[in-house]
Amino acid sequence: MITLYGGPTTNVRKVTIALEELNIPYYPNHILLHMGHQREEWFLAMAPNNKIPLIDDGESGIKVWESGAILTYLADQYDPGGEILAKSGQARYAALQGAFFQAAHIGPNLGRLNDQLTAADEDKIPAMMELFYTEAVRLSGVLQRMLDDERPYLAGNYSIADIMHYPWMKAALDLQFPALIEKPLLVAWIERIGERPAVQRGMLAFG
Ligand SMILES: N[C@@H](CCC(=O)N[C@@H](CS)C(=O)NCC(=O)O)C(=O)O
Repeated sequence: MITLYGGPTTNVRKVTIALEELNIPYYPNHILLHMGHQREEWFLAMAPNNKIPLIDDGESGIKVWESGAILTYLADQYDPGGEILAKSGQARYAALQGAFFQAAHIGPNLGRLNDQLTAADEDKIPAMMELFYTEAVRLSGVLQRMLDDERPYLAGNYSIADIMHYPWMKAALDLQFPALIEKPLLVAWIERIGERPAVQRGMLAFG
């Protein structure tokens, strides 16, 4: 059985969606970030970057942190048909490229932008806000280009590229982020992914 250390966050939801897509049983172990559980020694011994998600696969004995690495592990171990990550060829690398892009660009930038938007007035730094907002506009344009010509998914077929992006872009849509709602292909993609039963289950797994 896989133990997933997590909580109700965008990065953890990527993993619960993948687990649900592949019908993998898992035990959700709540890490209370506001209580600082992620900085306790027992957790740091497994996840030195003090962040969720982290999985511990009791079958293989393998532990993995970083959502993109976790999805790659789940696909390699439990997805013989390549449902969320093709085994070889262009489709595999397009999916990995999309997953790395999310982890390197979309996640950090939207995360910092959200930190600024939700900061107390005295902690807001206008130059930072401007920087992250401008980059968020550029990044949503990249996603829109990935969907150009009415492509239904970010990397050809449905894949870990879509799973990595969905919880973040759904949160941005819920906030009515202007640069996003002006991009109809991107909004249609969010709605399309959100219709998948496994995605709906995964989004709710930690409440
Ligand atoms: N790049 C990481 C990001 C993980 C991350 O930022 N997790 C947040 C919750 S969504 C966290 O655990 N924050 C706690 C902390 O930084 O102390 C991934 O994709 O797994």
